[in-house]
Amino acid sequence: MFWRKKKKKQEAEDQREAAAQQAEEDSGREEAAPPEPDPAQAVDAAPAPEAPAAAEPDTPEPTGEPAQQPAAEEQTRPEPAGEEEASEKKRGFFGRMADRLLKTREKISGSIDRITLGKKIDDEVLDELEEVLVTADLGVPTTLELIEGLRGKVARKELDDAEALKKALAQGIQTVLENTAPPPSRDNDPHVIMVVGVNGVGKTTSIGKLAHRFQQTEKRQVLLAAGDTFRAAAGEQLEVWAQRAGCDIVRQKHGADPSAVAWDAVDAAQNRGKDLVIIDTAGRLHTKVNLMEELKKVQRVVAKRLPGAPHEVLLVLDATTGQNAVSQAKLFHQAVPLNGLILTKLDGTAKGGVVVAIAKELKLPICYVGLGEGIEDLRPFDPAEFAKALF
Ligand SMILES: Nc1nc2c(ncn2[C@@H]2O[C@H](COP(=O)(O)OP(=O)(O)OP(=O)(O)O)[C@@H](O)[C@H]2O)c(=O)[nH]1
Ligand SMILES: [Mg+2]
Repeated sequence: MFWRKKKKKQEAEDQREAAAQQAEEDSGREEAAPPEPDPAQAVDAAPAPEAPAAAEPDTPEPTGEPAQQPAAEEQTRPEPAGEEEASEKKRGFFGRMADRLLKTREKISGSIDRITLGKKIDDEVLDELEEVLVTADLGVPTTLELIEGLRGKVARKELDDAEALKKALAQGIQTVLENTAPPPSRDNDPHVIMVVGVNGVGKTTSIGKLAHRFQQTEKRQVLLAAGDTFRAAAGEQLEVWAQRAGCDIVRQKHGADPSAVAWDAVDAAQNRGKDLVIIDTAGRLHTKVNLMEELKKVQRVVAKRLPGAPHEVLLVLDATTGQNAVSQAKLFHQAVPLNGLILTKLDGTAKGGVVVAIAKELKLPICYVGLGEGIEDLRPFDPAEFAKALF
């Protein structure tokens, strides 16, 4: 069958990509390996992360200064009030979602128009549709399940034309997307979110957008933790986002132990009455065991400072990587059990179908999707809206 050849090709591509990433990361870590963490030298002398004993160490002075308010042009537009405006806003959101999914929509919906042109919907059309869905990165298991459902409908003569086929497919996709674990609730005080993922997938950008959303829209008091102490400019990058979002940030110097930063941040959040902490982490390859151990350590240290924290671990995946995102999710989930996903860069890719593959194979909720680089370009994920925007 078509997808077996395709799967082999995809696996070879994934391997090449992983090897290239691995080489890049190895050279990066060799050149700029951070020194052994020395909490005493940390900017604000956070306690040694693995050291906290039964009695909590002295509370260090929080590291981060409250970020300045955003410049006038960066201020967010006031939220429209009233039901009419809310529904207008929703239509606007949907319109933008549909616009940004243009390439994926063209891939799926456009292909359906082509393969059904002048034909009745039969098994042959479904075979061609199978190929379309696999190449749109829905993945083999998901595609087979969806096609199976459609075959039944074709046999019962329920699908007369392309429109009926699209409608049935949209419904099938929505069902897969809804059949995941529920998104995490955020009723802890402070609620601590750790954000993880491979290099360059959009972790820091998504954290900035999230901070903005929580701070401005949900009126929460956010504090960011600059837990990527590995990449030289990472702290500054997060600082810029903190300024845009108008929230506090806790940083330590380059090369500090990420778990010390996380400890410090939770501490600062409690001292300053912040109710939401978001911890940024350095990008890491999902296949690197020692780097996964580093993440587990951040988790352990945060849990020592605040039992139960981090309450939420979100994995950021770059939609443009297609099926590789599925393997990333599997390996991260094994190392640090995940509560949800953020799928970025859905704008400008024809591989948006990977959302469906991830939902089906991992049953993890897709909490947010990134549809651009701007501060407003992160949306809570709505399965019905997404399925509709694909057609
Ligand atoms: N088009 C588009 N670009 C995005 C989106 N999210 C992030 N980016 C871009 O992706 C690039 C990498 O984003 P970062 O936030 O630095 O990624 P990261 O995962 O923090 O990277 P490392 O910390 O180096 O691992 C930046 O140029 C972002 O503007 C998105 O939803 N759409
Ligand atoms: Mg980053």
